[in-house]
Amino acid sequence: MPNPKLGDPNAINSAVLHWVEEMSEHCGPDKTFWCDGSIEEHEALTNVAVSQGVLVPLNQTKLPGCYYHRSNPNDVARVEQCTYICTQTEEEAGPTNNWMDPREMHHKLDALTKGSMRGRTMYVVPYLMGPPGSPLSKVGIELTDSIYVVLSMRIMTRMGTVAFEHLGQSDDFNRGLHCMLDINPERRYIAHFPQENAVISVGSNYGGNVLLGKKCLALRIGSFLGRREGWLAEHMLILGVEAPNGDKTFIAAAFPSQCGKTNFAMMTPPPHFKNWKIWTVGDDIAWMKPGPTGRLHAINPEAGYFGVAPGTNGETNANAMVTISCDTIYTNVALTPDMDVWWEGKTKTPPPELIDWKGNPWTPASKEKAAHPNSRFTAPMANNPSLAHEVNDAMGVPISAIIFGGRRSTTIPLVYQAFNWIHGVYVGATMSSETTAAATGAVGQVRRDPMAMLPFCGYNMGEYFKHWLNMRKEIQIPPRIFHVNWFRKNDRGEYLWPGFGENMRVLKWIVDRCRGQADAREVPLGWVPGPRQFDLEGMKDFDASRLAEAQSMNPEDWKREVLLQDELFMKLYSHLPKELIFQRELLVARL
Ligand code: GTP
Ligand code: SPV
Ligand code: MN
Repeated sequence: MPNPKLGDPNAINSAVLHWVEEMSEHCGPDKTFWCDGSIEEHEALTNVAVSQGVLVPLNQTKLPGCYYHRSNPNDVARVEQCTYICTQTEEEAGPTNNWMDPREMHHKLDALTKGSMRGRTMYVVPYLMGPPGSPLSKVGIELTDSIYVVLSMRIMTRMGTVAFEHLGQSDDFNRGLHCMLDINPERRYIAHFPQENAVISVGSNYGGNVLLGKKCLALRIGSFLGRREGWLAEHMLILGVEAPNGDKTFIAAAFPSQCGKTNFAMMTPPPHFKNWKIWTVGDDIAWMKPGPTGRLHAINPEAGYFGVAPGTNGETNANAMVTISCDTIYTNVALTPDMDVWWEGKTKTPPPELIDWKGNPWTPASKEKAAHPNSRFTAPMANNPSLAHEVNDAMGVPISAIIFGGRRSTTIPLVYQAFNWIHGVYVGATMSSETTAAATGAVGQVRRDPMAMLPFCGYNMGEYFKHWLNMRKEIQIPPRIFHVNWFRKNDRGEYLWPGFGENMRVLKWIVDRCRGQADAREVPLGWVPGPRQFDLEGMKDFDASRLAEAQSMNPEDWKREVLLQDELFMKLYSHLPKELIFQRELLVARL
């Protein structure tokens, strides 16, 4: 059965071989195809996907190497209610996760997956999360009957022979099984077995549910392994800020799904910041471990971007527009008559006619959106003009600051700094955000989303907070911690802060703080920019009084906010570190 392309079958990792044989027997595919990640293979598989109608070629003059995919309309986002952490005990998974006994889940899924690939091909997708040779990198093998998943994994990870080279004869790899079944929400499970380093996903073919390296391995299983092994797996972008004198400062930022990570990671500074440059290390996930400089060091385990299409244009994110101009898979966007792509916010005026994401004719008079609000691009990071040179560094980049942020239309100011690590962990733990289209369910509802990890923490959230507090002892130079909110609105529903490239102004203050070059003023929440420390020069229609509005803190609103935090703290009570309860008391006293 081993693919002759991979050479001597005796050289293939025997643990991989045994497991693939076992799963192939169980799922009963007609064919087993071992992916090597080569260009020739990519071409051949793309042709198969096109012939099956899974991918549709886009206008190859405008978008060379780009393809279109339309998902089943019942399958357009992550499904938190179908996502399970199957630890030995329910307490290990904690009250913020769905839990099922691992034996019971295996039993249920064995029945669903048995013979489920009959008449189909099982693709063996070996992949490496992180730079080759990095002590932080991890190998996964995903078995899937979806060619869309194979082609997406080839963009999102370092896929193919490179993974086997990293693995050698070790049996330390994530075992991932993905069966599409009949894409039925009634039979949709994304099941994690942290103690087995295994994931089984059935009944979906969408993004975070099925690209198992991403949310499943890199965050849920990753966070579980990180606690055991002394590192952090976080839902964070990583960027480098290069100052005019060449100094680089690396920063990680946790914003919940659809709350601005990709945009922040690829930001183009406004003209006033002429000789400043932003470099992208990662846009969604950071693996961080205390490193040789005494700081936390971060790698981006991914190799591509699975980014939100709506709102992306040359003004908001010019680097993304270049990145997705070739070799990109577009999912659930709208199509123009000449097979170009469109989504809400791509241009100010929509084209006169489109085919919408469901395949129906669409005009600007239509009531529904042309692109799905969670429509996405899947693009290789190598296309990004601002890709950081350090992205393949085995030791990662040294992190000077961690930023937490949510989407809150009220209450939360534009920026403040935590007093210290413990206070920063409290700020992250009590983060909140309005829900978005990245997960199925209601949109726009405020919920606690600790460290943007509510849907992604693979164990008890209270223990996760303890792990964060404990990490302090391992880090000689801890990152400074900040909180931001780009999404606050006025009474008329307009954003108080212009966002996107202008976020550079907030970032500059953060960098200056890390380097001891900016003043701060103490307020009950933490430190905020001192007078004249926030650069507003060159901003249109924005002055100090508008900044004051975006920064304002209303004690009454904050008392309500602290009460809202209680809901999560009560839920986690038996595992909540007392340091966080103490931080809450201190905040109440300051208010
Ligand atoms: P996931 O991939 O789901 O994890 O999302 P993300 O955190 O990477 O969010 P992304 O950068 O894709 O932004 C989500 C949406 O918010 C897009 O529609 C953006 O246009 C919009 N957005 C991003 N940054 C800003 C900002 O600074 N201000 C405003 N108003 N909107 C923003
Ligand atoms: C998110 O929801 O945070 C994403 C998209 O990055 S998905 O890969 O579908 O999880
Ligand atoms: Mn994300």
